[in-house]
Amino acid sequence: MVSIFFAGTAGAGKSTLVGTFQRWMGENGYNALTVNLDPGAEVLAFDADVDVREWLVLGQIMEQFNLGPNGAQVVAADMMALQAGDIAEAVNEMESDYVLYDVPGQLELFAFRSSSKRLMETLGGSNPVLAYLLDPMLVNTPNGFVTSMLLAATVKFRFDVPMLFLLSKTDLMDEEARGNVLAWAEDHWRLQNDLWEGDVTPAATFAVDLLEAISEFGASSSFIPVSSASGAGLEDIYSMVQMIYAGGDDLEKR
Ligand SMILES: Nc1nc2c(ncn2[C@@H]2O[C@H](COP(=O)(O)OP(=O)(O)OP(=O)(O)O)[C@@H](O)[C@H]2O)c(=O)[nH]1
Ligand SMILES: [Mg+2]
Repeated sequence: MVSIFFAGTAGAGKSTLVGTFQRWMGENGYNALTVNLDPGAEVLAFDADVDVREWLVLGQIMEQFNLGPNGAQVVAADMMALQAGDIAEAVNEMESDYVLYDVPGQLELFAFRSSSKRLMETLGGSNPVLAYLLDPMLVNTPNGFVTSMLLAATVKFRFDVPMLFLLSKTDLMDEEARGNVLAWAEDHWRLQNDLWEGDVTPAATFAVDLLEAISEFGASSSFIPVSSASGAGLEDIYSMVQMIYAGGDDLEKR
């Protein structure tokens, strides 16, 4: 069983992609189930096969502990870690080759709290992959690109599981913007140039040094451009997961 966790900043397109990717997998003869890990989700973009809201609902936690939505998410994250064994059991009972997890958008909760690490260790099993979505609205400037990669590196540092970088919603980007972002991911000199725009500022030097350190750590590599709207990149996600766990061979189709 391969567990793919779709994570990323709020609104990056995680839930939509979980639904679209499950459909793509089904159409191509692979077996994937979906798990909602967001206790605050009101409407989901997919039919979750396993849903954390069976155990925890954000609204109820707010009421019970007299908390606002953010405080309740913190409590929910800790409670979810306690339920991890039950969630894993429900997932394992369904026996699927792939499990697609929709991670809540409060990335700081996911990245910083030890409960998220415990949850992922329990659910991830022996074949976890972190599919990290990058929002085109956040990475489309050199400065935004650097800050987004810092956040991604924090996540990589926390979990240290194989990570895929997905440039999300590429249907919304024009060709030039898309080309820039994909080039920055692979060529830090190009990014450095675009950051500096002729000026060697301390901030630009700092940013490039950071990116070099991040890429040595393996937390920055080429991005896979994807779009739930057009279906672009879905096959590439699948191929990359295969590269990680099956040496490029297809896992057995069902
Ligand atoms: N054009 C376009 N819109 C998209 C795509 N994927 C998602 N969206 C839209 O982006 C918005 C956010 O999508 P979600 O899938 O809910 O994002 P999310 O990351 O799950 O959001 P949170 O769970 O709230 O953090 C919705 O309006 C989606 O319809 C895409 O590939 N292309
Ligand atoms: Mg969502």
